[in-house]
Amino acid sequence: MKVKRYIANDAQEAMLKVKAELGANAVILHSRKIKRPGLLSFLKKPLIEMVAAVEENEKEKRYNIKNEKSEKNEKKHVNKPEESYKIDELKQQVGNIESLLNSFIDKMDESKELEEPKRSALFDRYYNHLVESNIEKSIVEKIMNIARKQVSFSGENEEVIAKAIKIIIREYLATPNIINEDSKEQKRIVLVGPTGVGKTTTLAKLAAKFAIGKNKSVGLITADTYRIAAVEQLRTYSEILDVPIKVIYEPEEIQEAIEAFKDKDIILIDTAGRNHRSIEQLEEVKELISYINNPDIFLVISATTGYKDIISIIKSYDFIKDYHLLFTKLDEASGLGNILNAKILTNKKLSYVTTGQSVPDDIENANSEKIANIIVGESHE
Ligand SMILES: Nc1nc2c(ncn2[C@@H]2O[C@H](COP(=O)(O)OP(=O)(O)OP(=O)(O)O)[C@@H](O)[C@H]2O)c(=O)[nH]1
Ligand SMILES: [Mg+2]
Repeated sequence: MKVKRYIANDAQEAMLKVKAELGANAVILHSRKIKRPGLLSFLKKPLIEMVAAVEENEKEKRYNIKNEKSEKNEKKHVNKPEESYKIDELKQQVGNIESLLNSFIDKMDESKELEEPKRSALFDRYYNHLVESNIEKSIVEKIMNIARKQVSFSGENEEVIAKAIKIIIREYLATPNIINEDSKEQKRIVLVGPTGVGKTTTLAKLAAKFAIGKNKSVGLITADTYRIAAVEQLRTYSEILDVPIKVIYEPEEIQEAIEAFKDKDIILIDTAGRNHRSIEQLEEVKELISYINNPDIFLVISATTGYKDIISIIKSYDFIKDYHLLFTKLDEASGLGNILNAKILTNKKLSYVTTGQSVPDDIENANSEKIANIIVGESHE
């Protein structure tokens, strides 16, 4: 591991230096304000000291690797000159799929009544691949049923099948919904979810995105006072990003903290990781939310969570009427099928995904097409 110390005029400049030298995968270990040297230094703005580290020879993030591969695969098929005679035919077949599939998806629950779909080794391979990507079996069956019906219209061909499955998954995942940071109304964003999924890290990534990337005024509130380290963790980010932070010890104190941030464009609220099996702990989250006017709530789930736990997490948070799904740790997940499972179980919108520990870089807007490509892409290899 390579560790380096940087001194800069402000947090933004320090981060740029870290990124330029150590790359996007660097992790910030520590940051603090330090006095400038010389007489009258107390009159000047302090400097920022930042210590960052990066794994040497760290491999590219799995999420990106897979995506590039699947993109390459798509290009490979299209660019082969010997296959060019097929292109028009394929384009025509694929072009029709989208509208046909939409009508199939609408009728999906009736699909059992349709005639027995045809089976083949190719379909079986895709079936197994989707199950291995952690998509729940009953959902895989629905996807394959729709795909079989579709392909019986256009003729069996691996590329057409793969494309059909990608479109079905993409339609299920639907269009994600991210924060409109240009909204005239103040945004009050609350991250909730099980312990250790990456809520605080994600909150810092979002704060950087809005404060530095979009030049918005941001305020941080943490309700996580269970661990001393938790407050310190967010305070460190608040110093790095130069955004104010308020710590609350009782749920009702949130009102005062929000009032103090009434001039901010965006307030980001971190909550303590809650054991979703503890009703008492969840009551506190419920109480906290009840004091926030018009909140944007994000249920943060790690993409590495098993299906049974996903069901149990979703059930425990069903007291929240409206929330978004935010998936973390895509870089560590063995398959992205749980994103689809959770989307179908909750019917809530996807929002952001995170792909590593690095603040602020490892966050992206969820992209249904990209996720579908990753889920299906590998079976071409
Ligand atoms: N690999 C990977 N690690 C992540 C990601 N997001 C967060 N982490 C790591 O997960 C660990 C826990 O992150 P936190 O942000 O403290 O999680 P939390 O949900 O706030 O935890 P509690 O407050 O204890 O519930 C840290 O080591 C983070 O660096 C991600 O997208 N990928
Ligand atoms: Mg936390």
